Amino acid sequence: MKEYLDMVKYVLDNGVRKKNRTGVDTISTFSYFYKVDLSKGYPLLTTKKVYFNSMLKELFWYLSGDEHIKELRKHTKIWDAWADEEGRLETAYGRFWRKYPVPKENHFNGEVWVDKDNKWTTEHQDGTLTFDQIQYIIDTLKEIKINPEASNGRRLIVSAWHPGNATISKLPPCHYTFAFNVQGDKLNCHLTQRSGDVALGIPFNLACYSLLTMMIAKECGYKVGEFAHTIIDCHIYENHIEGLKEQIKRTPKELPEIKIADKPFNELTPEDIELINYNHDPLIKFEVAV
Ligand code: UFP
Repeated sequence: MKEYLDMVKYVLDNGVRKKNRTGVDTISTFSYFYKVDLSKGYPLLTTKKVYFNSMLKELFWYLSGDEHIKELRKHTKIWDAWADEEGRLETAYGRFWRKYPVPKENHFNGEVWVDKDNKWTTEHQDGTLTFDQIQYIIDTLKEIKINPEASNGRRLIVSAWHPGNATISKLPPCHYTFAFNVQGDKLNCHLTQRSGDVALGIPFNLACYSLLTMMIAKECGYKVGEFAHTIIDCHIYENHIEGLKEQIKRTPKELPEIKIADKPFNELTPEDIELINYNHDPLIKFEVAV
């Protein structure tokens, strides 16, 4: 994918050395942006092997709303470094996608100010209230499809950021907010990422949100549009530079395709997602900076 290789080249050429909490320095740039047209194929990098199945399990973990990785870790180790032995995490994207904390009794300083009809809000056994952001997006996109003048078309935002949680979490969300946007009969998605590891994280993040966009487009009756991505601190770890220099010499192959089973969105499982014609160059080994 040319857009990815351009990003690698840009950071290699313009990145400035920077220290960070991991102890492995990066070369870093501020606010990189690219977008890809999802109608031209599924943007899983072909210039190296990307572990599609780990990414797929991670996406379904997010969609499950689980706040622990007990299920996920049976399939992939990608989150192990940030969880305790029992699989607990101090933060989890899915928890906020599906169960964003709502103030008690739905009010703040005496005013009811969240989801007045409790359409997407659930009360749990312990009395806490949470809001399902993904279901809100799906229901609203379906409404816009029937009535394009529906008022919420420019408010299709999912937030995984909780300011208080971010102060204690071992890994507060990197891809912390995303927005959907309809143009004609096409569904677009824009992801904002506060911190992006060009070699390891970004190829996964790009594949994950592109697939999510395809799944939501299918559920709501849209064609796939573009996936756009802003990365605020876009960096390459110094021990990834050699591998990436190797990768940019490679020529991208034709992109694979995705086939999604004909099922309601909330009933989909990883087995319902098929990756077709994924031809790729060999794996490049990159160490994760924890
Ligand atoms: N990172 C990503 N994408 C992810 C994820 C982590 O690129 O989905 F979970 C990288 C970005 C950064 C590190 O290099 O992990 C997180 O460190 P920090 O919290 O200090 O930004």
